[in-house]
Amino acid sequence: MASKKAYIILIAIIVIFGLVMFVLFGVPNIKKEAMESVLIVGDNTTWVYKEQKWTNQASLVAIEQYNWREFKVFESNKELGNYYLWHDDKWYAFKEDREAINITGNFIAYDANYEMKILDYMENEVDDMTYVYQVLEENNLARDSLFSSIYKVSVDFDGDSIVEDFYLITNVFALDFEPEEDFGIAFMVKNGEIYNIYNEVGVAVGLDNCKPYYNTFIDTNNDGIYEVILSCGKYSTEGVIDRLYQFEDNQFKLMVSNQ
Ligand SMILES: [Ca+2]
Ligand SMILES: [Ca+2]
Repeated sequence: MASKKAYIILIAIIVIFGLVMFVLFGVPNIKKEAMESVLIVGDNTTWVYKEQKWTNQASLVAIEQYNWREFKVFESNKELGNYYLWHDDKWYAFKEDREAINITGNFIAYDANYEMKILDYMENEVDDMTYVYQVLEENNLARDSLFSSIYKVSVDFDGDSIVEDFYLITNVFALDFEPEEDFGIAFMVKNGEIYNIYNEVGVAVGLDNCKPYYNTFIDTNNDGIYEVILSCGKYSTEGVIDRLYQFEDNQFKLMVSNQ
């Protein structure tokens, strides 16, 4: 009898020990797993956000682990709905019954246990050159520089009800002139102040360069301030460079890139 009682006590101790270990270590681990967010930008980029850190998934094996996972899908900044994604040479999206859907515009998808809001926006003409001249001069570029692309995006990116202007100026891939120096510059103007986002000025390297453009304004960490995905397109089908910038301590910081 004594040995049976000892046996029951031993079993009880093991069960209680197991429960305590699960509560101490198992539950936080399960919570941590749920905190991982995945952001897919076009066909070139998969980023993971975990414990306030971004990592780029570079390998095919790392990317294909998300096959048949359900994502919230956006096309050209507009929500399409929830679809299952599958990666081959590019991302394909399917409904629950595995019927394929066709996505032609700019493609963004995420899986997170919160909403990543995406701003809808337009590219507008730059009618007032004041800030463009100022930025050209700061970069020792001529005031009468020619552009292959110049536009601004006006959005309230930080939720203070005041619209900020995001400018993009570049002379990369000019068709009708040959610049001595290539430049691609992205900056924000808020309350008359210029905040640099991206700045690439150098000797003209022609078709080896890439042309920057605003890809998406997305609040990846749900704090009410939108992050900026700035992309850079190569001339041929060599792919796109994607970079995510976060506004922190009054400046744009590069959080992650696909290269
Ligand atoms: Ca604002
Ligand atoms: Ca944010």
